[in-house]
This record gives sequence, structure tokens and C-alpha cells, in this order.
Amino acid sequence: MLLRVVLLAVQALQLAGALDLPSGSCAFEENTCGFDSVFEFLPWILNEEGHYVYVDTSFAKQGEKAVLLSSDLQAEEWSCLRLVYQITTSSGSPADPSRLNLYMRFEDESFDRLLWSAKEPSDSWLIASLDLQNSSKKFKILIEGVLGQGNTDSIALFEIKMTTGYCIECDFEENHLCGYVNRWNPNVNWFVGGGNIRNSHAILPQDHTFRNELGHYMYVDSVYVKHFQEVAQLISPRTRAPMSGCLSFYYQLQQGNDNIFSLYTRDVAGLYEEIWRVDNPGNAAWNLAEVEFNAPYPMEVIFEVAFNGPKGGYVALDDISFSPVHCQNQTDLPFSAKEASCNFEEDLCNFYQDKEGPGWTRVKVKPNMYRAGDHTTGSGYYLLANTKFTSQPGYIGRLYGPSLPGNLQYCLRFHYAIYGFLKMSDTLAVYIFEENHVVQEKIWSLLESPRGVWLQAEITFKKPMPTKVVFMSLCKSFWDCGLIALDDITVQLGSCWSPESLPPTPGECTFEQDECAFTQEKRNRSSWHRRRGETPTSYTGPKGDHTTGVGYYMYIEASHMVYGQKARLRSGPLRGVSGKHCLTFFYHMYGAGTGLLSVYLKKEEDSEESLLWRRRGEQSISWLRALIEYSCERQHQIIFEAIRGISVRSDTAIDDVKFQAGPCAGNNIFPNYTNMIDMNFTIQSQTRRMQIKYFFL
Ligand SMILES: [Ca+2]
Ligand SMILES: [Ca+2]
Ligand SMILES: [Ca+2]
Repeated sequence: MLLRVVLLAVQALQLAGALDLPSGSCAFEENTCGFDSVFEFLPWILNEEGHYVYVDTSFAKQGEKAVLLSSDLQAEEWSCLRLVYQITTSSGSPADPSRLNLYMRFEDESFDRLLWSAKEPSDSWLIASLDLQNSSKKFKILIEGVLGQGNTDSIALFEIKMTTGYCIECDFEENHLCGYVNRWNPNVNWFVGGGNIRNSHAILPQDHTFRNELGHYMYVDSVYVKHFQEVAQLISPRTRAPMSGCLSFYYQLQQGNDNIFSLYTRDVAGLYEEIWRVDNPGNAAWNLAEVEFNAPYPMEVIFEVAFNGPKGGYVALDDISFSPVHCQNQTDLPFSAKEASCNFEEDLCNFYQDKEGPGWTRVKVKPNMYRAGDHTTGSGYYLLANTKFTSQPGYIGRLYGPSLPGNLQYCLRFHYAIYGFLKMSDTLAVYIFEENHVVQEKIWSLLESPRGVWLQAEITFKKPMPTKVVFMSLCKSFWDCGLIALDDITVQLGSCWSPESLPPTPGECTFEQDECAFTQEKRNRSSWHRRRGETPTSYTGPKGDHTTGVGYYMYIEASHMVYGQKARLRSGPLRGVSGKHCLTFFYHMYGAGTGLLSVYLKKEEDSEESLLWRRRGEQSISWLRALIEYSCERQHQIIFEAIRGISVRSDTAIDDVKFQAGPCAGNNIFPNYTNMIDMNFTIQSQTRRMQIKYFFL
């Protein structure tokens, strides 16, 4: 048995806290503590002598999966879920390795949220730490092991433990060290100090937690330092939910002048930022440090000591804790993503213009060849500059955003479209104004780009002082400037850049990477195709996708089909829940010969499908938004069916499909609002009335 080698380590690991585990936890000794294997899949097997559950290739085939589901859980306080696991394989690094996935299943959502995933085989157990935001909603934890290609693959779970508090906190009293790891260096490393006297590395008489010789702490010693500025790093588990507040810890320094003890954050792109550095050696006792910590997106904290030589002494660390309030009596962060964003459906939100007169006009137009509808719904409002009413030679229109606090990283996204045949470079620019408008910096400007398509711009920025984003439309002379349209401005905390390794936004498909979980009964020239850019036939189909203008969408190519031919795109299985679901998507039905687009609900075990929504014939030259509210308490699928119309001018497209819990009216209508992780620590929620609603059932 491949797993036997690690058992000793695991037994040691489970010595602490194995009795009286909180709900959502299990050490897999006599039973699985309310975690049940899901019947349709392989069972997880409880090892005869206890200690773990496993699934392996001795009784299952490649690609098969085993699913373990918890009972109902609730995290009314912020909690940390720790998972001790191991993936083993005998075949090196196979192309299709075994995987372990962990999902959260909220009772009102028809899809599961992937929280974490691992596929690296290892020789010993590993620990994953997952922050669970406080919520009154009930949920279940779903653990899925998918067997890979190797002929002796196995996946084992040794322990699941859900405790209140933040994953980043640690008193170093348990063997798992809360998922903190030392980055190995030949000469200087962080070690566990204290504890059992006989074999301990105790360099201090007492730890901080228990104030006695049995307590533990972390330390790094300079005695083996060989080079100038050798660095020891202790790395925290990565945050998995946005958090902001005060990080505190206790430290001791010996001969503090010869080493530098600092604290860094490191984001998923590997960017370091120093957030604290020891400024005086303090006394020989435990010193408290309090550091402002903002992690709006996944981050690690790194405790780093740089030694200049072997006489640098030691640094000891204990009792890292976090509190979601600021360290000093600062007021709460005044930033709210919703208040800094606008779709212009009702007004200018918190944006405003110069007093001299509007350079930007809020408009709603009937879409035609020369002017598309807005980006939000296809039939709503947006801003337009350089119209003959607003532009004068030498005119500059300025649209100011609300004030954004300094020292935070922001991702600004907006959609713009340009019209006309005139030269357009530099007629739209985005500036950052320091609050008193003294310092101005251009962060983006328009280059020549396709006309009549809503294009998305993304800008990441960070400034030390409070700033405003300013959209400037410039028109040197009336005859030089075409029209500029602006819509769906969003500001989020964190970088716009999102690594592909992060799980996709649950319940949403933009078709940018692939077709998500959508499938087709058959795939040929007359089925749905994934495409970017224009469709080959003129006077039909979109010019670009809805997500970014240059991305992918799904469409039927009418010239490969005959009149009345169908193409059907089927969603992955969706869970039945009580209460309403809201399905939103964008559709494009432009062309004189356009046929039919229908959305069907197919309940499991029913042969009939029920029609939820339908449009017949040409609708608009713009992407239009559809909202469908429906309920279904059984497992089901949603089917998009396009039928080719009477001529080749009947290309029909869809994009940005999104499933959400609850009725459509309460849902946020901003597109692409949740990227990476939910930014739902905004201060106020603002309910926006929906412009159009379609109700069926
Ligand atoms: Ca301790
Ligand atoms: Ca709009
Ligand atoms: Ca898209």
C-alpha cells in the first residue's frame, strides 16, 4: 500500500485535537463523520485500521471519480477549512494526473463553486487551507477525487477540519503549523522551537501562547549563515476570500542590528510588497507587531529574515492573528466597488462632469448600422461624446469618477465604441487625477480600432494618494472627431490580470477559454460553433463578441445549414433547488433571414422539454440581454436551440451565459462583475431596477 509510508507522520499529526472535532470535520478513524459517498460515483473507502479514506486504481478506472458530501454546514463566523491529503502515482508525471477538487454547494444555487483543486503527487501528506467567508447561508462541502492515467494512482484524505478564525492565524502548537511552510535554503531556515524538552530545538525559555517551555514557536538562527544577506522565508497559506484588517504577531529579536526582519505580501503573479519592517530591536521579551493587511485577492504573507552574517542572532515568531478591523483607530475603508461603477441605466451614478457643459451626453438610441445599442442590455443608456450638439472645436469633455482611497490596487474596466470614418486616435483618454486635481497622469488612450463594436478596456493601477478616474473626450476640430460611446464602467479591488490556474467564475460562461460545460448531441458544420470576430456572411451575425468585443461567442453559420435546420447547445447538469433561478445571457439576431432562437428546460427523467423563452426573426444589430426566471426542484439542463431561417442572413449568436440563485430582480446586473473571487465586502448594496424583464412559467 503506497500510503503506509506516510502513516507515522499522520498519526503524529492527528494527536492534536482529534477528539471533539467541530462540525464539518473528520479524522476518518472509525467512520466518516457525516461525510457520505455520493451514490452515483465510486465510493471512498475507509481504511481498515482507520486514519484515512481513499480511492485508488486497484478497483477503479481512469477518469472515474469518487465524491464525498458533507452534511449541512454553516459558517456564521469566518472559518478556516483545512484538508490533509495525499495524491500518489507510480508513473512519474502523467499527462492526465489524478485530481482532488473541493467545492462548496450553497443550498440555493444550481451549480457548485470550485474552491480549490490539486493534482501534484507527493511522497507525504500535504495540507490545504481554505478561508470560508461568514454567511448565514447553509452549504455543503463536496470533495471529488478524479483518478488519472497512472496504473497505481491513489488519492487519500486524512483529515478535514473546519474551525472558526482565519487560515492565516497560527499559534504553532499543532504539527500542521496551520499550513505555514519554510522555503528551504541550505543555510538558514525557519524551525519549530520549544515543546518537549528532550528533543527540542528550544532556544527560548518560553513560547508566547502558553508562556511555558511546552509551547511552540517558529525561529530562525544565523549560526549557519555563509553568505551576505542570506534569506529565510516562512510562507503563510494563500488567502482564498477577500479580507482586510489588522494582522498581528509576536516576535523576539537577538542582535537586531545585523539582520532585517520584514513582512511581505505576495500575490498570485509573484509580486512582493513589503508591508512591515522591524524598526528597533525592542527588548529581549516578546514584542507585539500590528500591521495593516489588505488582501482583496489571493495573497500569501511572508515572514522574511535577511542575515548579514553568522552573528545575526535569531528571530522568533509566535501567535499570528488577524482581526477584520483596522489596527489603529482608522475609519473603515470607504471604498465600495458598486459606488465606483456605473452602467448609466438610470443616471450618471457617482460620476459627474465639468460645470462648463456636458461633453458627454447620456443617450438611448434605436440601434442601426451606424450606432449600436448600449452594452448593458442592448436597449439601455450609455454616454456619447463628440456629437454635433456637444462638440465644439477644441472641446474637451471630462467625466469624473468618485474618489478612490490611495494605496490600494484597482482594476478599472469599461466598454467603449467608436463610430464614423474620421481619425480617432487619442480622442478618448483615461486620466488619474490626484484628489485636488494637481497631479494628472494619463493611463490609457484610444488607438485606431474596429468601428461600431463595444470593446472592453482593462487598466490596473495603484497610487499612494486618493485619486479619481477621469474619462476625457477630445475633439480638436469638429470635422476631425467621430463619435465615442462609453458604457459599463466597473472598478474592482485587485489586479485585472487573472491567472488561468484560478477556477472559472461559477455558473458563468463567456466562451473565452472553451465551451464550459456545454455539449452538443452531434458536432458538424450545422451545429453551434465557437468563434471570434465577424461571421463570414455580410449583413448578419455580430461584429465581435459581447464580453470584450474581441473574444469568443457561440453561433450558427446559416450558410452551412438549410432552412429549418436545428442546432442544440446543452448546458451541463444543473442541480434542482427550491426557489427561483435567474438565467441571463446575450443573444445576437441580426439578418433579414433570421430564424428562431429558443431556450428549453429539460428536467431529468422527463422526455418533454418545456419552452422558457423564444425570439423569432431579426431583433437588433446589437447584442441584447435576456433574463429568464424559472424554478426547478429536480436536476435539469438548459438547451439553447437555434433554427436557421429562410436565407443565409440568419447567423444567430449567444454569449455571456450566467446562472444565479434567486429571482432576476434582485441580481446584480453588472456584467463580468465577479472575477477571481467575489468582491462582496462592499459597504452598501444598491438595488438597481431592471429595465426589462421576461417572465415565463
Ligand atoms: Ca505558540
Ligand atoms: Ca448601459
Ligand atoms: Ca465572449
